[in-house]
Amino acid sequence: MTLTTRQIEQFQTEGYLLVEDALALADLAPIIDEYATYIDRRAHELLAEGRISQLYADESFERRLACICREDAELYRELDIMHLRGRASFKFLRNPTLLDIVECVVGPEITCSPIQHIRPKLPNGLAPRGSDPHVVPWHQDAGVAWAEADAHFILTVWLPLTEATDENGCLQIMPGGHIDGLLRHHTRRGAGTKIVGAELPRVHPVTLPMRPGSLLLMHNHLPHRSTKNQTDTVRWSADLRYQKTGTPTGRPYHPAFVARSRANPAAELNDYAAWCEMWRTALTESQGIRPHRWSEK
Ligand SMILES: O=C(O)CCC(=O)C(=O)O
Ligand SMILES: [Fe+2]
Repeated sequence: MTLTTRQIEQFQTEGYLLVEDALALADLAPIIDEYATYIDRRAHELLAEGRISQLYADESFERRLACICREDAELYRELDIMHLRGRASFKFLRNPTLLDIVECVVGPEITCSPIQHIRPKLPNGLAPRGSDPHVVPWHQDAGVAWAEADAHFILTVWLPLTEATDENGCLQIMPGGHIDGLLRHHTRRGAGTKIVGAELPRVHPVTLPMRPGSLLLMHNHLPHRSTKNQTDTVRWSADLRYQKTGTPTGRPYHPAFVARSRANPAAELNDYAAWCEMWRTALTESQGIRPHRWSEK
């Protein structure tokens, strides 16, 4: 699948592009299976430790994690892509249909940035320590990287694994809000990094409900946020970042890799064990490094 000239123009002028039904559900199923299997295993362990009262085995993928976390939310911080490090998740980072679309805006030499997440946004109030890292205030993705990446274009691909709705905290964006470049942000403990109020563009936000299979492409200067999950099920999503090989990611202490190279296909990383090892080492060695550059307020 490729993007049309009109779609690429829309991405450039609006700073975002919604590509509906770009992927098949079969592209997402292996990740969902991987996560469901992990949660099932951890449920058995938590039950054996007496931390939960039942397995919730009959609950759907959207509901089971919420049921478990209502009793014990320890599992929640184990689930991001670099912590769980599933084989299917790694494979998905190089999904050919996804990369064909990425290639239309990034070009043929594509690096997969380590700024990547798989996010289960829990029903409001269930996240441990009272604040959910997946409820994010208005920010630009360039604002959550180091200054080394400021001069470079980085593409965010955001995709729901389960239905994303206004009620469960889908994304909101400011169309065209990318044109003034990087805005000042500040960081608030427990509330994340957000654009300083006075700098927030005066653009009417657009809420983007999405169904699984659809992709949202965002420029790294596009202001976006997501609100609380007001339902009793989990909003599962992934957000991945791609950029031209050789450009800095803004997280030099985490592992990037070549996802596609038309010039030198041998440079592509398809070694799952190597990817796991890179993350294991980086997570140990990068403890204490501040990912965001802004002063705390
Ligand atoms: O998934 C969310 O709610 C926020 C995601 C986000 O800020 C991003 O993908 O850049
Ligand atoms: Fe973001």
